Amino acid sequence: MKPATPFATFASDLARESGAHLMSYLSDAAPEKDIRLKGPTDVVTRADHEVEALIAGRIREAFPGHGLLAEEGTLLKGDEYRWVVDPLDGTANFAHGVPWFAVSIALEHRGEVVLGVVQHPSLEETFVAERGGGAWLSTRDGPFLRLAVSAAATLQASLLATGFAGGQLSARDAALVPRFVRAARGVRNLGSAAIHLGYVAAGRIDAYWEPALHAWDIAAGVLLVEEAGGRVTDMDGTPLRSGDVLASNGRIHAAMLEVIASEGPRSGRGAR
Ligand code: 2AM
Ligand code: CA
Repeated sequence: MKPATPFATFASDLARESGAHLMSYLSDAAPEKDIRLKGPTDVVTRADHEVEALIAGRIREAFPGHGLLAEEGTLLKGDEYRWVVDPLDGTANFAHGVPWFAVSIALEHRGEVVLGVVQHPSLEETFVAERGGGAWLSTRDGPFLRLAVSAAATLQASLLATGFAGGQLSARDAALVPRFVRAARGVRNLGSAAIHLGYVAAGRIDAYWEPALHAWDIAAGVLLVEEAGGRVTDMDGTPLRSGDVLASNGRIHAAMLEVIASEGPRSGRGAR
C-alpha cells in the first residue's frame, strides 16, 4: 500500500519543506552558512540548527505527546512514539556546496522503527517506508513508485558504497576499502548514510557498509532497505545493535560479510 497514513504524509511533507530550506542555502543569494567546528574535522552549520528547530516545532505542534531525538541535541521525552531525526545528513557535503545531502526522519513506536523518510533535496527525491507497507520513491512530488533491492548476485557485478563517519577509521576498517575496490565493480562514498541506504532500497547500490554511525543517520534508511526486500545487520552479521552497518540486497550479504571477516573479528562500535 502506498505511504498515505497521516504519519507518512506528515513526515514526507516535513522532509520536503526541510529540504527546500536547505536548498535555499545553495542559491546565489544564499544566506551565510555559518560553518562551525564540532570536532577537529566535524562541522555543523546554521542550517543544521534551523532545520532541526523547524522539525521539532512541527512535531510538537502536530503530536504534542511524542518524543524526539535529533542530532543537534533536541531531546523531548514523550509517550510510546519517538521521532529520530537528522535534519541534515551529509553536512560536510552541504558545507562545501556539494549537493548530496539528505533529511532523515524516522518514527519509532515502543522502540521499533515504523516509518522512515529520507529526502534528497537537490533531486527532490522522497524515499518513504512504513513497516509492513513496502518502500516507495516519489520524485518532484510525483506519484509514489514501489522500490525493490537489486538482483546482483556477486560482488563482481555489484556497485558498493561506504563512508568514513567521523573520520575515525580503524586500520582494519581502512583495509576493507582496497579489498572491496578490487572485488567489486566500484565503491562510492556519496557522503550521506541516509542517501546510501535509500539507494540500496532503490536497487541503485547493491550493498553499503559504514562503521560508527549514529541512530539518527540510519533509523529511516534501515527500514527503507528492509521494506525493499534487503538485509541490514551489524558488520559482524549479527542483528544491528552498534552503529557499524552492513546493508545489502540480501543476495551478496554473505559475500560482503566474508570479506569483512577476513580482516579479523569485530566487536562494538567502529571495531575500535
Ligand atoms: P552527518 O553529516 O549528519 O554528520 C558520512 O560518512 C556519514 O557519517 C554521514 O551520514 C554523516 O552524518 C555521518 N557522520 C559524520 N560525522 C560523524 C560522527 N562523528 N559520528 C557518526 N557519524 C558521523
Ligand atoms: Ca547531521
